[in-house]
Amino acid sequence: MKPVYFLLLFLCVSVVLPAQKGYVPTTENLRNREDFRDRKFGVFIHWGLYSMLADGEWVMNNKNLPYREYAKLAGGFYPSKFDAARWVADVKAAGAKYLCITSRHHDGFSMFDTKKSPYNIVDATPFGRDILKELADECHRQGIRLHFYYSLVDWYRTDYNPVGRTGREASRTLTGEWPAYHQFMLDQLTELLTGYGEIGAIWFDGVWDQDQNPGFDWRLDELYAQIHRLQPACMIINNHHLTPFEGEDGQTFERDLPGQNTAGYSASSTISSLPLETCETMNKSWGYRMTDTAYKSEKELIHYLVKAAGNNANLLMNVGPQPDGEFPAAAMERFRAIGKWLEQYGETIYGTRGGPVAPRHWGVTTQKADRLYVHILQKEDEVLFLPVPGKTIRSAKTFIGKKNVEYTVVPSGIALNVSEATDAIDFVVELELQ
Ligand code: H79
Repeated sequence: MKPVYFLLLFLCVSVVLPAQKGYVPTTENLRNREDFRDRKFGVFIHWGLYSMLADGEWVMNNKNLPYREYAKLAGGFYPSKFDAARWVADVKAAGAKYLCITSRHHDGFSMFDTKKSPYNIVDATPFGRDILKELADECHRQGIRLHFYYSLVDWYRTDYNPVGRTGREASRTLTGEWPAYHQFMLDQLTELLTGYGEIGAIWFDGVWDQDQNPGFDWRLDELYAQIHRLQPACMIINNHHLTPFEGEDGQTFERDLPGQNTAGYSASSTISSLPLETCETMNKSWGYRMTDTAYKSEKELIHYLVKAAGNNANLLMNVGPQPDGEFPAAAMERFRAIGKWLEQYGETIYGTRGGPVAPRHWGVTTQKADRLYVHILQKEDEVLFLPVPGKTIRSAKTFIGKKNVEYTVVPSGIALNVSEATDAIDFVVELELQ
């Protein structure tokens, strides 16, 4: 074979084309991106059949549960305390401005009234209610932006073929063909974008499931084009742990702040110029896990929110509702604490962007119009130096109480006297820029 043909063949087999080539976001989309950035704090909700087994959303895979047996959970799904108005009110009480809910997770069960498979909350459970619709109506009524999580992976369908890294022990015989599965996803996304009003974002997950099948193409371009055709403002965020592909409107980081890789998922991603988000759990699990009591403290959670803002990112904080349809009490306590803190400090978070000083050991900076907020999360010295060469300020005050803070401007930056820094959670100094 001539080298050039070989090269062409190689390219055809192994290159996965970038998604939605030549994508130009519309003005509404760009506006939605800025609105998203302004919202800063969202609540992630992982809820599905798995919640009943109270062992996390991966239980089907982790315990090698046969898919036909797992599916029988649907017959007993009756979350008697589910109340969409209550959930949205709880989200608001946390100070969150958007929520992202699992429309379908890797287990393949659709939590909405899909016509594309009977394996869904309306047709397969005695509950018989479309919780996504109820939530969408409440979100729109209460001014909370709605995002849908959508898994690309499916451990239930027989046309999820070739099988991926995960869900291999579900006892399925993969008889169907990939194009049928792709069409199913396209049809479901169409349902989600036509039946639930304005959707702020579709949040994909699972690209990594096919990373051992060489040359595999998710054909994301077609999914993305359809989403943008139906709702041009809708953001596409894909938790593929890679640098964003063409056609995406935001970038999410799993269990890490942008640029960090403590959880091990972010080794192959670089920070893009798209709106950023970091998603994290309150304890260690996404889906409800009865034995997981390792909740982060209120202080840790607030620090994470502040650090996300200082890193120019949103925080998407998870809750895994119980099988009865309520948020766990431990999660609610923490949401209320964050909400209470935000009532006081929201001005230094909402609508801000990361400040001019890169995140430091002592804390971070956020900025909005002519205000620069210095968040001291861990006081180190009496004098805090901000390396902002050439910046001059009109005033420096404590954010709470508006007491003057002494400062000195030198060519290389501003030195603040923070000997009075007290607040155990976040001591904020507000600088008014020239
Ligand atoms: O929905 C929640 C999780 O269920 C889902 N994403 C969040 C938001 C999630 N699934 N998996 N993960 C998160 C981590 C991925 C782990 C692995 Fe892999 C996938 C281990 C093996 C395959 C990616 C690829 C990491 C190592 C190889």
